[in-house]
Amino acid sequence: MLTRRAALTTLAGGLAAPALLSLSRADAIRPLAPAPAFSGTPAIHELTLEAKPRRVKLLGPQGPESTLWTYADEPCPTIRLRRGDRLRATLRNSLAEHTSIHWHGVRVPNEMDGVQFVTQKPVEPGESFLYDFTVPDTGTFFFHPHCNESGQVGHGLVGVLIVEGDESRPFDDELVLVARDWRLDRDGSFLPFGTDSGAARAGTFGTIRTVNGVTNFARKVPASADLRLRLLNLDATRHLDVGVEGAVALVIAIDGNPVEPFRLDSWRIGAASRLDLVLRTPKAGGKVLVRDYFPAEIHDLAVLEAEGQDRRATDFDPAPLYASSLPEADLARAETQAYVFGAASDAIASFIDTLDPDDPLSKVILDDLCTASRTFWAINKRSWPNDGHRNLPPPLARLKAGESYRFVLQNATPHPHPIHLHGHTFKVLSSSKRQIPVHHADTVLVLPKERIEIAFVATPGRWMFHCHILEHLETGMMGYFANS
Ligand SMILES: [Cu+2]
Repeated sequence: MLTRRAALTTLAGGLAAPALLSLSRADAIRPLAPAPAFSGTPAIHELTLEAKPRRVKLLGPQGPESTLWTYADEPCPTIRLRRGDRLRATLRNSLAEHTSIHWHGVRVPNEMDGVQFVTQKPVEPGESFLYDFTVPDTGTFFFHPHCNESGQVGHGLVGVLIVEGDESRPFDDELVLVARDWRLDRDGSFLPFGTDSGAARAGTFGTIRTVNGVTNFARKVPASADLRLRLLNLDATRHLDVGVEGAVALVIAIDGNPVEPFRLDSWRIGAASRLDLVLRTPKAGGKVLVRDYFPAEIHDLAVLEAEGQDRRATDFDPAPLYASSLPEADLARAETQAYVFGAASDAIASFIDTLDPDDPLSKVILDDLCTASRTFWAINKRSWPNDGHRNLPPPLARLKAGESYRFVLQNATPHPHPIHLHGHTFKVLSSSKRQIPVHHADTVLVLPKERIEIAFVATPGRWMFHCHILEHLETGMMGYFANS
């Protein structure tokens, strides 16, 4: 077994040692330059995403086929736009159950947020729904359904959304790396996506790990080139401790949001988070390893081998990305609210029978609330109702649109929870346990016994707030805000 410490020792001769600057020494991020004003005509991108079963080989070319559910023939399609462009994506549902598309991390209008029963009616089998919005921010995003998530995402329904326009000086090449597990049996059929023991603990892990749909991702890359990596953790459960060996890598964006570049030692990418890196590839024949140090035995996510003529002769000094233009929370006037992520308890179950008389949707009879039949988790002692309860619960809070909020997120469980707020990009201010650079994110990993402070400006609408371990949100760790 190769541990991280052993790797640092043994690989130092053959591969350049990984950058050793600890994040704990990273200062608060300095401001980046704003992007120049946009002068061209925004493009309109019309496309259809048909959710349907498709046969794909995940267990190697000699292995059996699996029946995935995907949005396109390419199992994980990538949509590329430029900031300010308009996306008109028609979801066509050719599955046997209802679905929708949530655009994770994208600040869309509320009615485009893709949450069945909360922001839109479910898209039933045979129906279509048009998602039509302008993308306000650059970055690395993704999209997925928001009901029966462990089942629909577990079957494969996910895609990547890249919004370009953040590079102040272009890099030489780019690689998108989508990491996720699959719960497959040896014959290629799917195993149950959830288990009670997993849902009540850290989540149920897959049986095979893949990057871009293969178990041993390797790629030739140009030599001595500035290579951008867009790394997405789209797993339902797993967190990654990502590091790079064979090159110095700089972190340039977190959840798609540009940061002043800092050297990567390792960074924990919680489920649903993204990390953008730039690295200088070695000379021809040299290798770069993108590794996950989280498991007991180091796991290689990608092996990159340099080839061809050197692209650059100068020192590695990549230009920072342009800053995104996000609303800035007014911390002096922000209202502070505390959210505790904990286990469900009987004492709080009464909440889920409470109806909100002012809320028209609360009267809607729902076929289910997209959850499992058991409840393990809660936010502020409130559990998202399981399917024994057929009404939308009241919101966690009603926030005033345009006002600033400071949330204190506290993890009262023994497991890390990647906490996601829809429709907002928040600023991560501080942690009670770690020194982390101030940065913007849409999902933040809250470690056991950790308190994390975030701040943002509220926008109008109903916005979900939940753990992104899919079995956790389905067993109670989910709520929403009703903002006006
Ligand atoms: Cu969780």
